[in-house]
Amino acid sequence: MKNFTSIKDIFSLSTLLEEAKTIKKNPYDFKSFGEHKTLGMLFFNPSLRTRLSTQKAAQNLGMHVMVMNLQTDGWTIELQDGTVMNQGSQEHIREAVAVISQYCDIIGIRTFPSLKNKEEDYQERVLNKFMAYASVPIVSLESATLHPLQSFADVITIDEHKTNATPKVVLTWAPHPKALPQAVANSLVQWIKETPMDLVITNPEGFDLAPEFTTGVTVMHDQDEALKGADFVYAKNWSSYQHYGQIETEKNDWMITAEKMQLTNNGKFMHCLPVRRNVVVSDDVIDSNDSLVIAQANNRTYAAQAVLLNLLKNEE
Ligand code: AN0
Ligand code: CP
Repeated sequence: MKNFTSIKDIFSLSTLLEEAKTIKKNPYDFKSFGEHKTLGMLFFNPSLRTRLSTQKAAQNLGMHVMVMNLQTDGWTIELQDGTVMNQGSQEHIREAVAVISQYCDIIGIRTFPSLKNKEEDYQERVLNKFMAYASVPIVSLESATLHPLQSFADVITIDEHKTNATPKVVLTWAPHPKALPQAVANSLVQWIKETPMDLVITNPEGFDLAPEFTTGVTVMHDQDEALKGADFVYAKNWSSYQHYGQIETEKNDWMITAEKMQLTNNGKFMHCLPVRRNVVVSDDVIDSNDSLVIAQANNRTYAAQAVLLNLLKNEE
């Protein structure tokens, strides 16, 4: 593995899944691989889970970790080439990434979309510039359109809790007061497609995900119908891809409640977190024994550890 920015970077999901399971059993068995190696994590946006679980994963491998919040602690980065930098930006991404590459053996980067310019966001402008100018592997800590470490942890979690080989996974849009990326949803679809699981997406009209992800997947605009027989209910808000960045405030009835969970096959509730309680999901569902949200967050460590280990091994 050279970089980890989408499922396309991995060799085999089943192999990676087995590796994560092995690591989870004995997290400190691979401590020699990260000796004298440094992970640098750069955040353009907030994070709790990704920051802490990836740091923990690196430490379990014996790595050193440096973290920087670029928005608050760094110089303002210029992305465009050829700009006369006499305005707000203070440092060009070319120098910044070349310099960071000298301090780090692996670089993690979190960069959310603008949700204003669809083309620019879906071209992964910032992530691609990091890959272009870095001389070390790049790990996505959630980019404009994908969140592969989250999806890998989600696949591990489903694998641990499934009761048959082809569980029905329903990815449902949920209400939210702010415009959120499509990244978690896009990425989950990409990863589930690589498994034998039965995936159904449900969202209001106007909130279909990009066709590059949904091709071949059942998309339903009737949430109750979609939830019938679900083994796993994965709730997530995303702003519109079609009417790019727009939100929907009139669909509070899409919140996942105990009544909706009744439609499922004793379904488990999933969400990547952070979640707005009683907006996306009711207290009784997230607090129930059928909620997997804390287990998902735990698996973030082992997902990240499997990925970092592969990148370290590739370097040798
Ligand atoms: C982000 C998102 O929806 O992409 C991060 C989720 C892991 N969520 C929020 O900004 C609330
Ligand atoms: N799920 C997730 O990526 O959480 P953070 O945004 O807190 O890292």
